[in-house]
Amino acid sequence: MKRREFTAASTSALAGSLLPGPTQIRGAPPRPSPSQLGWQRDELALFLHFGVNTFTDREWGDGREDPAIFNPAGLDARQWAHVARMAGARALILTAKHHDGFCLWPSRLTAHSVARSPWRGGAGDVVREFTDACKREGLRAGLYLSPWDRNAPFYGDSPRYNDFYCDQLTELLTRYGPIAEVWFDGANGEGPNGRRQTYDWPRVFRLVRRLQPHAVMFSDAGPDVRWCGNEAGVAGDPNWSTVDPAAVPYPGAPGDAVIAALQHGDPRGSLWRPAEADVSIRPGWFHHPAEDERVKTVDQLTDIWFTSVGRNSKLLLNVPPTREGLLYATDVARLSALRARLTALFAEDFALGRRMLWRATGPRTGVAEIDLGRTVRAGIVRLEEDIVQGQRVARYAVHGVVDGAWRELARGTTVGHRKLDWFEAVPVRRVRVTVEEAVAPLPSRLRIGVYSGGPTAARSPA
Ligand code: FUL
Repeated sequence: MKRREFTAASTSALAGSLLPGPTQIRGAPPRPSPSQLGWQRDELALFLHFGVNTFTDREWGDGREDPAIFNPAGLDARQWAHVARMAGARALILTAKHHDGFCLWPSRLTAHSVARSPWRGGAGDVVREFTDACKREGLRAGLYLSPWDRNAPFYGDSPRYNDFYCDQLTELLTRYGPIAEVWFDGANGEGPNGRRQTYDWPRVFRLVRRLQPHAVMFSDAGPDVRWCGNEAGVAGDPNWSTVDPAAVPYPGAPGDAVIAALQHGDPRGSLWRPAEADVSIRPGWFHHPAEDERVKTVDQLTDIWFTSVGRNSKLLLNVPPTREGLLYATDVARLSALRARLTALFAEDFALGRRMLWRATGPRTGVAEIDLGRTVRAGIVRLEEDIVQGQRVARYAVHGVVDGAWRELARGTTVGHRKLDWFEAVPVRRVRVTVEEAVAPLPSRLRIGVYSGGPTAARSPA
């Protein structure tokens, strides 16, 4: 089930009308905090949707589940963490509570939790096993606590529910050591008798900042990391890490302009709030046996890598545990095949160690040229800005000398942390990257990588 019906195509169409065009900004552009930088450099995190829905075979539970159904007899959080590390992920995010309100930890605030289940005799704590396993594997742990709670009888009695929600957050953020990311989805359904809950986001954000000052907070409205505007793993093009906070006033704010702002950010934005691209390896977020044959292929996952990490975003890839409490064999195999594919694609950087000639052609433009020293078949170019100094490039072109003449191989808009362009492989010896437009002077040259693109024919991911 999707939060919003959305297609990537429709946002691109919107971009033209709703997106502020690149411009010059005055002064230095916003920069990432150390936590935002660490978050982005992780590149890949796994998302674990797990809870009563895993047992009822639903995507959204109604909060009336009998906790007795929760009994993942073979649960082994070490397998989750081990698989994540094997896949090259550096963080994991678990749904501590989804919309059904069922808590994967023994919350003192509700009876709808693992404490009422037969699992580990009612003495189990999935959040504890998860955070311990992350620590053991050297991974960062993140938690999802759904604001929408279909079990809480006072949901919709706003002050009372806000107290409850903050108390639950406090449990999660004080019992389990460092939490690297707190994930707030934007779903805000009705409570009993159609009552509408008004969340106190400023209070929630302040609480997280106080209890876990190094955590990044994710939501449509950040404050640290923003949703990319779809659940397909497709970041916008362009994708600015800066935003105008007024464009998305609160998590779940509706409208086409909001989606466009989430997809593209804003080159004039006053805040650094990079995009996270979340997508499931399966059609649903939770594990459903009927979808065991519909796990995304390695080609699909590779395309997603290019449209997320390759577009200045971070990829949050959902891999849901089964009723056993383990990641499913096909999903694990796909993750390991994805890692093998990426390793192969980026095995040799032909530009590594080659001298780059950088020439400023104007206050905000420049040209980089690299002689690769020999003719190679090149099919991928990787560009990176030093985002410690903010994000500046707004338009660029990549050329190569092919058969004795300069030919355009790729062109694009933003670069940021990383931009990957995959084109039909050509024999080249010299590569040139032209920054045609930037919003502020370029404080340092781009980092450039050149790769073969592998034996398979090049594709241009959507
Ligand atoms: C959405 C939820 O409604 C979905 O069930 C899922 O958890 C997704 C990641 O976020 O808001």
